[in-house]
Amino acid sequence: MRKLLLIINLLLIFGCNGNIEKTKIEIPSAQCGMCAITIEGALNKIDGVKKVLVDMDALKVTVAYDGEKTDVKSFELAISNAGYQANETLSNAEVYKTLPGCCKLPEDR
Ligand SMILES: [Cu+2]
Repeated sequence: MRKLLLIINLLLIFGCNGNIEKTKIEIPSAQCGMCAITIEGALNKIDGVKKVLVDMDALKVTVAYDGEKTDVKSFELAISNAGYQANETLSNAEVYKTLPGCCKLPEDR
């Protein structure tokens, strides 16, 4: 019985984690902590995303994800639709307009 539990645990730890990939996305238009929370929230909504880490000093977000369920393009689109530039994908202009002043580029405030 113990052995069986051990095997089940190992399967839970490794079995479903087969295809975890990692990517870093540039978020050059992010300005403040609120931007970080917004971007983190948008990415965490995507099925297959395992972990999101926003680095506001480097203006990059690291995403760990299941490569069979989602991909970098989906992350770029989600960030764009949250109002921010992601790599070469520009922010959704309509959403960007609705961001609070502190989250806009200095020249747009
Ligand atoms: Cu902000």
